[in-house]
Amino acid sequence: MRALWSLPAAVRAALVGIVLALAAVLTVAHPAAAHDELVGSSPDAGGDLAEAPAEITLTYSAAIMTEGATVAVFDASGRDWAEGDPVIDTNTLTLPLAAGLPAAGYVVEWRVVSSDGHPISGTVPFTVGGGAPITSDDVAGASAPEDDGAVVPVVVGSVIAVVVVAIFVWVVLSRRRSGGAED
Ligand SMILES: [Cu+2]
Repeated sequence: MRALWSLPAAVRAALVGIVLALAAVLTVAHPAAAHDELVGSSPDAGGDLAEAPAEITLTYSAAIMTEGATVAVFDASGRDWAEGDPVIDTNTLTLPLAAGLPAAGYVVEWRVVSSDGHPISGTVPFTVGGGAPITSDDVAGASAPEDDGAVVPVVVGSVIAVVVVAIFVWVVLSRRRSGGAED
């Protein structure tokens, strides 16, 4: 990066400005409204099941990415009743559960990658056998999923910024070399 610091101050300032503008645009250009949404679930949010379910199903508004999904089904003690990995089929995610969930409150904490590459997350509380409902806040030792939807664009913005800087430095250096201006 030595070459960068040998550039005139005005060029350096312009460079920094370009990078910051790019990063800002990429970070805010994506409205949250454009993301896929959870449009249904089994069990229903807030539903009470007479029998322990064998699996849960989450349905989204569009085909979510098949990679990067994490789903847990917590009881209040923090035990995750999920058994195996989530299976994604276009806009539907299915997660098998351990057999025999006792009568209690549960909360599904899901996190998937929207069709536009953004992570999205949420929770679906339900109960079995008339158990007391819980939310993520009631789960011992677990924290609610974070909304870090801005992480991916920031990463993309950073990569593009680095490429822009590299091209700029390369252009400046090759111009200097061909012009014989290097001292
Ligand atoms: Cu997005």
